[in-house]
Amino acid sequence: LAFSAALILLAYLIGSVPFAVVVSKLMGLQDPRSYGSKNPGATNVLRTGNKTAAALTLLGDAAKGWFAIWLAEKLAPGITPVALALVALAAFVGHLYPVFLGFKGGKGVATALGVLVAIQPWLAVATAATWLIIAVFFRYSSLASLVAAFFAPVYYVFGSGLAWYAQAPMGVALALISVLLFYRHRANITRLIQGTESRIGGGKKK
Ligand code: NKO
Repeated sequence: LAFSAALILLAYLIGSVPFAVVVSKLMGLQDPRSYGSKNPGATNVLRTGNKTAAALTLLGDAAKGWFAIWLAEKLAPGITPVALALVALAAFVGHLYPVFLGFKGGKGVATALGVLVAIQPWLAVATAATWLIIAVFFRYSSLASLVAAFFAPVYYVFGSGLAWYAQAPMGVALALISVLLFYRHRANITRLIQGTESRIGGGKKK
C-alpha cells in the first residue's frame, strides 16, 4: 500500500512538469502564461507562431502522461487496477495543479492523450481522430478537446466489452479526467458560446 502511494505521488510529480513553460524557456520564447489564453499548453504556445515549440509541448505533455503509467507498471508489475487508475489520475492532476508552478497548470488535453496511449493505443487513436475531425471542421482547439474528452470514456466502455469489470477503475478515472478537463475549459466554453473563442491559425473566420 505504501509502495502504491509512492507510485501515485511519483505520477503526480511527473505530471507536474510543465512542458509549455520548459520548452518556451529553452527556445527563448515568452512564457505562455503571459499571452493569449495564458494557458501553459500546446495550443497557446502555437499562438507565438512557433510550430516546433507547440509540437514539442504537445509531445512532452503527452509523453509524461504515458511515462507515469509505464513507469508504475514497470516498477510494480502486480499493481492493482485501482492503484493504476489512481496513477493515471495523479499524472493528469499534476498537469492541472503542478507543484512546480504554484499549482496553476494547464487544461490536461495532451496529458490525457498520453494516459490513453498507455492504457489502450486504439483508444488514443480514436480519441485523437475525434479531436482532429472537430479541429479541422471548426478550427477551435478547445471545442475539439471538449468533444474528444466527451467521447473518450464512451469509447473506453464500448472497447472494454466483456472485460468491463476488470477495467472499471480505469473507466472511472477516465470519466473523472473528462469532467476535470471540462471544468478547466470553462472560460473556453463561455467564449465558444459568446463567439469570441480564437481559432487555430489566426481567427479570420470569426
Ligand atoms: O489556449 O485555452 P487554449 O485555447 O493546448 O487551449 C485549449 C486547449 C488546451 O489544450 C492544449 C493541448 C492540445 C493538444 C492537441 C492534441 C490533442 C489530441 C486529442 C486528445 C484528447 C484527449 C481527451 C481525453 C479525455 C479522457 O484545449
